Amino acid sequence: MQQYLDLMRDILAHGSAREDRTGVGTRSVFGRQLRFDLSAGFPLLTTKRVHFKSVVVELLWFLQGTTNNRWLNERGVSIWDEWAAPDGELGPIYGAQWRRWPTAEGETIDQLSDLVAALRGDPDSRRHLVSAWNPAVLPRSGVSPADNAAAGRMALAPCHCLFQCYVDRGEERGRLSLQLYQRSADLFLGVPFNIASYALLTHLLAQQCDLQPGELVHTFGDVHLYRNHLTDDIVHEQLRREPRALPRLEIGRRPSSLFDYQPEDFRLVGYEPHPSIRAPIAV
Ligand code: DHF
Ligand code: TMP
Repeated sequence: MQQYLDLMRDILAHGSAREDRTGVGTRSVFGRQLRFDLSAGFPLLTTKRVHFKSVVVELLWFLQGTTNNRWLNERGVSIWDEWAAPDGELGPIYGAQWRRWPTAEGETIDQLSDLVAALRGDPDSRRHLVSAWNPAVLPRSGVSPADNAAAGRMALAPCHCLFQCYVDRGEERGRLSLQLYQRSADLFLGVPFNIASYALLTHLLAQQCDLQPGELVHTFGDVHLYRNHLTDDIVHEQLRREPRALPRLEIGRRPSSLFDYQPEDFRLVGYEPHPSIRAPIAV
């Protein structure tokens, strides 16, 4: 996870100051990449405690195709509260596009079921892609997230908007790698969740396809540090800390489909991070 801290230093050294939609302001750079070998351990940040259960519950929520925040709240997760409409709706964000992408003919496409079938049936394909970026339902600018969601649009435009899988059958048991494109990245708050979430997704896809997890390649567009995170007790505190050994992920069973995992199926072994660091989130 040294790479993550190096990317923070890169932004501090080379980032330019920008204004942004939230009014908080950032320092940002454009076009960077982190790579994680998933056989070397589960890439959960160790220089602060990351709430892994929130990562798990949010990913299972995406996999269900659910887009209402109440489902998260009922399971003790509040990371989406600031963007939801009064009835909990977030509009057709990730889960809706992954499982029910609407077609012009009034049908829907289950991109994830199609992905699993293609990984099993045609592993060498170069078309193992899933997109959450659906221009037809992007939020209107100048409209609040809650009002966009109430109008049937996404509350927030997808940040992690596209991923591609790759099967390397060079070994006895093949390896499944995944590359994510993240157009906009809050390096301090959002990115530790995003890394863990896609690492977990890679493990699940690999298990369902009888493959080993290979590499997670995390590619960034605008990767930024919010101005109010550039303080001695937030970003600079994290940079003073030494990374520790990565935990290992244990999956307790192999459900019959990608959509049948439960939070209790996952256990992290050997996660001994530095203490958590609280930081304000830009809405
Ligand atoms: N907006 C912004 N400005 N940054 C984000 O990272 C972000 N992420 C969203 C929605 N909008 C966003 C969805 N993902 C937290 C982490 C991820 C996330 C939303 C919120 C968060 O608040 N993390 C805290 C508390 C974690 C917890 O409650 O479990 C943290 O300290 O990591
Ligand atoms: P934007 O839509 O104006 O780019 O704002 C979205 C902000 O949320 C931006 O700081 C990136 C951040 N973000 C993440 O870093 N990861 C996520 O998973 C989500 C949903 C948002």
